[in-house]
Amino acid sequence: MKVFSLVCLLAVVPVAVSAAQTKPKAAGTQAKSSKGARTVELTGGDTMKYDVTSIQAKPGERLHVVLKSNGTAPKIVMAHNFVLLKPGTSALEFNNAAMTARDTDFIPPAMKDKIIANTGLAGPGETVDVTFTAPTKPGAYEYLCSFPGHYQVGMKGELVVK
Ligand SMILES: [Cu+2]
Repeated sequence: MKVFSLVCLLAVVPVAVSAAQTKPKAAGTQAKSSKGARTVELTGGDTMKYDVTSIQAKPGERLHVVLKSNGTAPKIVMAHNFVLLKPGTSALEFNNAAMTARDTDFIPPAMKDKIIANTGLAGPGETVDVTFTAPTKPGAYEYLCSFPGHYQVGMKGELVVK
C-alpha cells in the first residue's frame, strides 16, 4: 500500500512541476514585448553606482534595460531602479521629489509625466527591467536611481541618442 501511494506521488510530482513551469510563461509574455529590442544590462550594488553610466542608442531604437542589484543590504535600506527622464527635467528636482515617495517605490506621482521609462525597485539579488523606445531626437538623456540618497552619490548616467 505504501509503495502504491509512493508511486502515486511520483506520478503527481511531474504534473505539479509542469504546472509550476507555466508561471514563467507570464515572464515570457513580457519578453515578447521586448522582442526586437536590444538588451542593455546594468548592475547596481551597495556602493550606490551603476556599472554602466553611458548607453548609446540610435534614434527610436527599442531598448530593453535590465537592472540587477548585486548588493547585499536589505531592500528597505538599499534598492535600485532605473528612471530615464524626459529632456528638460532636472534630475536633482526629480530626486528630491522621490525622497518622500516611498509608497510609490520612489516614483513621485506628480512627476510621472517627466519619465520616458522606469523600472521597479530591485533589492539584493533581484532583477528589474523595462522595454521602451529611445527618443527620436538626438541628444543626451539622463537616467538615475531614485532611491533616496543614491543620485547624490552618483547613481546616474546618460542615454546618448545619435
Ligand atoms: Cu540605487
